Amino acid sequence: MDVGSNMNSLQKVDPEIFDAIHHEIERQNNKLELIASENFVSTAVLQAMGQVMTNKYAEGYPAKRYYGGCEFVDVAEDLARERAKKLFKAEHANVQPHSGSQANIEAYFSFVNYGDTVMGMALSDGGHLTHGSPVNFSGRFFNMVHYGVNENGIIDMNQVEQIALKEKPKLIITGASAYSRKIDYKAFREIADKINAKLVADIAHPAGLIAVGLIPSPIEHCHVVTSTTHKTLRGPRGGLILVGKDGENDMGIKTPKGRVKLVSEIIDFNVFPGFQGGPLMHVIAAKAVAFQEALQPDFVDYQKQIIKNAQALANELLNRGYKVVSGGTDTHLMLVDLRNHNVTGKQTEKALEAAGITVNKNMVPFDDKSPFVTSGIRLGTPALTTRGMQENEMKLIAEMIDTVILDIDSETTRTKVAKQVFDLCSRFPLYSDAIAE
Ligand code: DSN
Repeated sequence: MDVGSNMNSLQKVDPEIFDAIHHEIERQNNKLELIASENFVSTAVLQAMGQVMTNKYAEGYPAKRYYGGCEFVDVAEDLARERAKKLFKAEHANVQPHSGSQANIEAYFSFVNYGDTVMGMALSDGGHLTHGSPVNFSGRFFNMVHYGVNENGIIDMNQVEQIALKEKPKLIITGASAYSRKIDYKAFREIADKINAKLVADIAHPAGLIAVGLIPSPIEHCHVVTSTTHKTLRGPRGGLILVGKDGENDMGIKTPKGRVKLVSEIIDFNVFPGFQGGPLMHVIAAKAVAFQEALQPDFVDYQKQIIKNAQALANELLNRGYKVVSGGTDTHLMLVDLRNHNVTGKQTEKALEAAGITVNKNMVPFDDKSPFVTSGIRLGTPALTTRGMQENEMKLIAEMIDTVILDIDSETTRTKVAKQVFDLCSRFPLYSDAIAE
């Protein structure tokens, strides 16, 4: 099966959707994708997603399903689980969460209930919506308390400890969506243990870097680890839950019917039947393919290049007078504080988009602007690294970003940069087979 033949039949059945997909392929091919949470999956992953397993109901788990005919989807889910465990050195993996947010709600409710106190990183300091934002289930269901970063943009472990000792949360969430430095999971666990709290790490952003050991893994320090599969990990859009050595421990956790379960059992119970119905078996098959790709030696080189690219981009922006929160990056992303350039994140996102550079506006620590305006942008290098771009291209991209920002209202400048973007993208083609169709 190839993407081209699918597209031909789609073209006949639904030309409007066919056109939208083709325009999206062209957009991805001709623009510079710097959204830190996005990536480009391989053709093998695309193929595994676009196939007949989408037809199959498989509520339950391999060999314990509520439907017949699951023998082949069982193969896919078993492979996905085993590969995820190997990749992250986990004792247990659940590959059914539809997204990172689903994975988080399923993990949280394994340890806490409505109204309990939970501690997470503030959204404005780099945390995620599901780490306690008032507009999200996490902020609405729990009594959330937050920690953040200090004036240097670094997570302040003294502050984390002080808040934990004062507020005594039953659960601490570590991990972030816009934090560019390594996280000290061991220190988080020591704090959690002092107050008998459970610790969940959300590694959605750096999962690929963690899988290959370029930055520390939380697996041995946290009760549960959640992730998405589509960011640095370069798999299909979806979620994942991992359990380390605490998985087989009896912590007295009970199901609503009062049965005591191990951590790994309660996680599975919370995913299904707790919060989800039928798993998306075509996506699980694609997750298995992505994990297999991530287990190959060249995935290590790929992840190393992601970091080199992020550091090259950050350094060039610093050289050009931009403020990068925390002074740089250890990972795939960086937050650029634009306040010294007198432009907002919103303005910059829009101007860069017109020039063919896709980024997202982002709040920066101690931001006085709303999340719809913001004082910063977040940049990440996984997608461009997948295209084969390296440090020289990153320097060029920093120059393009600078050119647009320094002349933020000029359409002439945007048009000139858009042409440079197009030329650069042409040297690193993406999904060329699908475009040729
Ligand atoms: N929306 C994702 C991000 O951009 O970081 C996280 O869910």
